[in-house]
Formats: sequence, structure tokens, C-alpha cells
Amino acid sequence: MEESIRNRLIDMLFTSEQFISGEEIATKLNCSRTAVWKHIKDLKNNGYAIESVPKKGYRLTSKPNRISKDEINFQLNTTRLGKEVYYHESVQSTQELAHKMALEGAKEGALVIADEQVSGRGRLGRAWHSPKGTGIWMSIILRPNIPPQQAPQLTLLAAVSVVKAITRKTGTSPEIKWPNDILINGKKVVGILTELQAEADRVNSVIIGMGINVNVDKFPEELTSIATSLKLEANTTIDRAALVKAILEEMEKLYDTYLNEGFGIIKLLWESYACSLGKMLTARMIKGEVYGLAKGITAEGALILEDESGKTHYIYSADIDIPK
Ligand code: BTX
Repeated sequence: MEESIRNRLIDMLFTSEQFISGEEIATKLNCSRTAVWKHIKDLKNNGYAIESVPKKGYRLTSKPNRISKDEINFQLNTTRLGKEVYYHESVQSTQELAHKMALEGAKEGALVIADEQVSGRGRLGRAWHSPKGTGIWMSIILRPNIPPQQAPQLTLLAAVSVVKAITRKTGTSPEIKWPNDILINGKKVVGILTELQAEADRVNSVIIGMGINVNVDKFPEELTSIATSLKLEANTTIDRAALVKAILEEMEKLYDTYLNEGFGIIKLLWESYACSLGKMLTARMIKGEVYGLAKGITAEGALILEDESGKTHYIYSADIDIPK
């Protein structure tokens, strides 16, 4: 109840350019003026800049650049993705939490998001730099009815969704490097980590972790030559909640297409954003390296490489080096 009053209050302030009187708010929200005042005070404490002028009322002058439940759920246009938001100021890793919640029965679309991760991780146990207040560090739980070997398709689906949302919200032109990196001007701006909870022939849940460098101004020494942020590329601060919403909306549309029509359309979209296709590159795997021409991806999402002897290799998991 309290939460719904708060959301409706944010809604009223957000949609009105004029001052709204305390009395009008109290009538519309069916609560006392003291309650209105308390909620306004609480919003101010949470970073909302609200002007209050005697006899005129309240007016919202700026929203905080926050990614908590209120900001994400406000005007979110999805039916499942992000409807349940579990926000934390600081966690070890949203991926770890999402795994735990998926085992405990979290619904499809549940979103775990944090303002900071102290041990964010990438593939093969690598660390993911996730500083406070400047990024989007989140994990989405999906429960598709697919066999486990098709799950990598969801990494590609997630990458396409993020590229579409970033393009729409920032005007930059990101590209995808197979399988899970999103680059702008050759530097990594997003990393995606897809993990499964599955039985031999059935997926219980797919956990899609995304790390997006949004308003990061400076990276640690070891990342400066390989990492960038949306702010550095677009030259402006980006509204993190608006970007999260855009990702969830793009992703839900593509996910529905995927469930109804299969991977075909996603594959075409992915190929249209890929920077690695048609180039000679090296795929480095645990068991060795392959150097060859990237010819495309298979229906399962594997990378097709043709080596210099003309032999075709199907790569399911690797790090890719594209010579400059
Ligand atoms: P990856 O293994 O492909 O990339 C990890 C590598 O990327 C690191 O070894 C490092 O070189 C580089 N790197 C580390 N931090 C950053 C950064 N912020 N920006 C650019 N490059 C970086 C990619 O793994 C998958 C990352 C997923 C991260 C999300 S965040 C939410 C969720 N929770 C969690 O713990 N992981 C996922």
C-alpha cells in the first residue's frame, strides 16, 4: 500500500510540469497531507530534487540516476521481464544471487540488480570490474522450455537486445564480438554471461548476467586500453534506469519472437550487428587455437571458422582475437 502511494506520487510529479498542491496530491492518493509530506521527504532523501513552494505545492525538478525498483518499474512496458526487481546497493555478484533465487523458485523475468558488485565475475572465473553508482550490473532469470544445448542462443539474443537499447538511448553504434562482448570503437562496453541450471534434457533456468559500463569515467590501469563506457563514447551522462527499461523491453519482444518462431530472426539480427564476421581471427580455446575466416554462426549459435586449409570448425566457447 505504502509502496503504491509512493509510485503514484512519483507518477504524478513526473507527469506534471506545474506545481501540484499538497491538498490535490492527498485527495488523488486518498491519504493525509502529513502522509504526502512524509513521502516527499523520503523521495528527497533518495535523490529526487523536489521544489516545495508555500501555497503552490510541489514540483519535481530532477530524478536521481538510480536503478532501484521504483525507477525501473516506473512506466516499464513489459509483461514479465523486470516485473519483479530485487535491488541491492552492494552485492558480491548479482549472478550468484540470481542462481540462489532461481533455485528457490523465482519467476521468469525476475531481475536482480545492484549499484555495486564487490566480486562481479565474467567467464572462467575472471573478474568483472563493477564500481558503485556508474554501471548496470544485473542478472535476469528466464525459464524457457528448450534443451540445454540451445541455451547459448540466449546469449546472442541478449546481445542483440542490449545493442538495440543502447543504440536507441545513446545514439552510439555498438557492435557484437562473438559470443558475448559488445564493443564501441573496438573497446568493450558490455559483457554478458549466460549460465544454466539444467537437467540432461531440460533447462530449469537460464541466468543472463549483464555488466554495462554506463557512466564510468575512469577504468583501472589494466582495463584502460580494452574498456570504455557509454558516457565516454556518447559524451554525456546516461540515465541508467531508462536504459535498463529499454533493454528489458527489447529483450522481451525478442524473447517472445524466439519462443514463438525460433532462432532464425535473432540469428539474422545478430549477424547484422556482428563485427567479427567476414574477418580472419583467432579463436583461443582451452584445448588450443584456430586461426581462420569467420563465416557466420550456426542455428545453435556456434561460430563457423574456416581455417587456411579449408577445413570448417564449429566453435562453441572461446576468446576471440581480431587482428587490428
Ligand atoms: P569475460 O570473461 O568475457 O570478460 C572478463 C574480462 O573482461 C576480464 O578478464 C577483463 O579483462 C575484462 N573486464 C573486466 N571488467 C571489465 C569492465 N567493467 N569493462 C570491460 N572489460 C572488463 C564477460 O566476461 C561477462 C561479464 C558479466 C558481468 C555481469 S555483471 C552482472 C552479473 N554478475 C556477475 O557477477 N557477472 C555478471
